[in-house]
Amino acid sequence: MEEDRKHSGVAFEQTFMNFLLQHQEKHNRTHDFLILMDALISAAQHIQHYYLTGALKGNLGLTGAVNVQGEDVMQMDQIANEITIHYLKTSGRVIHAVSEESDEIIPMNPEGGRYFVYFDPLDGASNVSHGLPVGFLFGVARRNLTGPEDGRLRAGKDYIAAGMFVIPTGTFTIGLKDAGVWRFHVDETNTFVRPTRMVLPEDPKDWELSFNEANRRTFAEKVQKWIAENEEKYAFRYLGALAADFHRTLANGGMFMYPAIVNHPNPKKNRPQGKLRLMYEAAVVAFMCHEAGGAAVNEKGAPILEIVPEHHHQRSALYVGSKSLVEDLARSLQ
Ligand code: FDP
Repeated sequence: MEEDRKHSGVAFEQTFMNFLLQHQEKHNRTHDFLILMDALISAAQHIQHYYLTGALKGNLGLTGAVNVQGEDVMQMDQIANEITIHYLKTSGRVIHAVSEESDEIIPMNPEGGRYFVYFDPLDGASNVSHGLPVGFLFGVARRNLTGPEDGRLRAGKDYIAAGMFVIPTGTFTIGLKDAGVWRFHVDETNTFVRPTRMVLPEDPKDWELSFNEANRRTFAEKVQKWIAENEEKYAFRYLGALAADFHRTLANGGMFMYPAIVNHPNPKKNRPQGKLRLMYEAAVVAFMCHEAGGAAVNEKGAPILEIVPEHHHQRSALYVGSKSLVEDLARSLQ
């Protein structure tokens, strides 16, 4: 029998769930986190399905509503949000969740839950109508296990995991606290397989800069000066969806940035707090970057992971990527 198997020609890849099971058991952890991750994977697969068939089914347009951030709500945003809330609720493991698409914090299982989940179910709005890459980003924090839980909003340094699915590309990247950042690819059965540890390359030969060049003159003078002094050293890439852009940064090194907008010709369009949201965008990629040996700072040069959110939809400027490059930029912000 054993012999037969050896010659059957079936090749096995390690699945994400098996990888996680081994991780949890090695660290003497419960299986609750597996149940939570199963919910997030189910949500991502469901969203992926809707996204792939979105153009055919007419799901890639606007709903006509405007969200709490003042942005047009797309049909896919709503679909992705509903899907994610459903799976997180039914996992029974979540105390409350924060979603980019829900104005209020979403209560789930306050007594029996163990985790807080902060997510953006479909990030990269400008790519949606084209069916181009978007992201599903999430951060996970755990309840206080040694005393009463007050449900406060957690800073990135208190996340136990953070990850992103690039949709419809079919890649999944997750950072696990003090255990590195790992990338998985989807196989023909729609299973995430083949854990590959991601470490930011030290050699700058492939480093890339990624930011919206059209905003350049609206950045602070210090930032414009840094760009002018450094841009020729690196290639430039911008896909317009954080997960997709950061996917490249993590593999090739360099820096993704979304600086504060402070010099817009129309002052009403300034965004001194930055554009990206702290809890489910900036802190998520900062967490992964840190686990890959990188760094992330805000407009003051302060570490993103240290920022304690005052509001669940709080924004932040973001500079994330290779440590020496982010530190160099941070120095110029002082
Ligand atoms: P979008 O507004 O298109 O949903 O979440 C914000 C975000 O996407 C990021 O994914 C992306 O990196 C950035 O904003 C793109 O913004 P610009 O269109 O201003 O470049």
